Amino acid sequence: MTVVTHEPNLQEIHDFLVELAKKAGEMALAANPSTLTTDSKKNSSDLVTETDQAIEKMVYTALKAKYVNYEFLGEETYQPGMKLTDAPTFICDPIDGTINFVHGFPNVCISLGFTLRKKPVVGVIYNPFQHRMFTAIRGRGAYLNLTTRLPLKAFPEPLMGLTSALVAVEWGSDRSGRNWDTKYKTFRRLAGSAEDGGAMVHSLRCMGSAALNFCAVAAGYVDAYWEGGCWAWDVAAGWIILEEAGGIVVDANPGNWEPTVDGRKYLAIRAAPSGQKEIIEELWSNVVGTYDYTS
Ligand code: LIP
Repeated sequence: MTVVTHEPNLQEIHDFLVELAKKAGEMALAANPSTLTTDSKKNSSDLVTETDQAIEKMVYTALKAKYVNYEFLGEETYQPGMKLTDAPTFICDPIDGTINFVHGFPNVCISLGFTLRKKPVVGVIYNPFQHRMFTAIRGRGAYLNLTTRLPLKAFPEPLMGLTSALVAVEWGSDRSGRNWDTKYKTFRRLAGSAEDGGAMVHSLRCMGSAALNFCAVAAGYVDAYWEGGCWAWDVAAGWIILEEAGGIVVDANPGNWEPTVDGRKYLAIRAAPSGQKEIIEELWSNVVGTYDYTS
């Protein structure tokens, strides 16, 4: 167990993560990935490229040299059984949106988070293809490109329920079994018409990066993001960016208002003067089945 005797300097960590994210961005831009040279992990929709691995190595090496005593959890070096602990921990997704990356679809980012006692306190997410950097430090607000405060609307509109909501979802890489059933049946219910028992959301958006979905909710151009199957590295940075922008995170399964970063199921809601609790309960009432990531 790591013993840290002083409180980490969050501003310094933020600034260092911003520098690393920019460096990682240059590596991603310089790469020329192809579906032909990409390896599959769990299945053909769970991909890894040399660039994912090279960026994680660069980030790990830099962080370990500067913050010798802090823990590190990264997508490409994760081994089953590794757990997020109370220790100060850097959480890295070197490329979130790997499928987008190999197809040249420009919704791709580097996601770097820092947690204390399992709570995200610094987040840096950078999409080098669209020159968009989202950042936050606990208690100090969330920003786009380091200067524009999030959410983008100074006075966000009230949330008026699912019929007027734009909701992000992801297909993910689990394509069979209980969690798959829960996912696609809930998509149908959320999008379907009222005559068919559906919630008839304005639309569903599937953009291929969990981290950037959190940023979209933080910015306020997506109202909610309902997800099951992601990992701590997909959400840690986005979580603090969303919270600092006035949004909230609860569980994707109905009833749990206190989700954990490594719980693998999330419902993120944008900042609003009213309607957050109501839209969470309405969305929960449209979840068909429940997610189970315990095994
Ligand atoms: C991916 C996500 C995507 C989600 C996948 C996967 P990767 O991360 O961000 O949105 O649906 O399950 O976790 O593999 O591109 O880093």
